[in-house]
Amino acid sequence: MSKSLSPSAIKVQRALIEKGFSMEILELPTSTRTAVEAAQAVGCHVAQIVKSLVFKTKHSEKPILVLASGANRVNEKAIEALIGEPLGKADAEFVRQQTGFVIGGVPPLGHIQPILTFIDQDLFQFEEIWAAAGTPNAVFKLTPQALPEMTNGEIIKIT
Ligand code: 5CA
Repeated sequence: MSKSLSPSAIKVQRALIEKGFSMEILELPTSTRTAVEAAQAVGCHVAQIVKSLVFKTKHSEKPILVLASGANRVNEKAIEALIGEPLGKADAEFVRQQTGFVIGGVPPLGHIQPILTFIDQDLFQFEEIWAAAGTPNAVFKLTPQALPEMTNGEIIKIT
């Protein structure tokens, strides 16, 4: 494990190792806070970036994590139909409280608690994709097939 990673990126590296994965986290000198910035930083298409979008269920106020292709906009109605509850807004504080990470660095795994997760089927057209790794400068490369294994997420059409 690299000694130069920040504490939040180390949390993600540990979570990967605990699940038996060997992907290596890269902490970059440039921002990977948004999907566009992350794509520029690693030199891939924006659609190959995994956006980690946190929603809040309107009544039960539970977090929902949607792992979306960077090119896609989430159709909230599709998620609401699956969970049987409307979605409300998740603000930055809710995201930090529920995941343990700041917006722009929310990873697919390694959260404070398990979070119900949905995975965008469009990510599976690529051989490799990139996800956030705990900070707005940290990412890791993975295969789409690894995502359901590391998150127990359900693969759905999110658009
Ligand atoms: N590091 C990159 C991908 S490697 C990343 O995290 N991208 S992201 O798209 O998953 O994270 C940024 C997302 O955070 C935005 O798409 C947006 O939905 C959300 N966001 C940004 N600002 C706020 C805010 N103030 N409140 C709630 N959500 C926000």
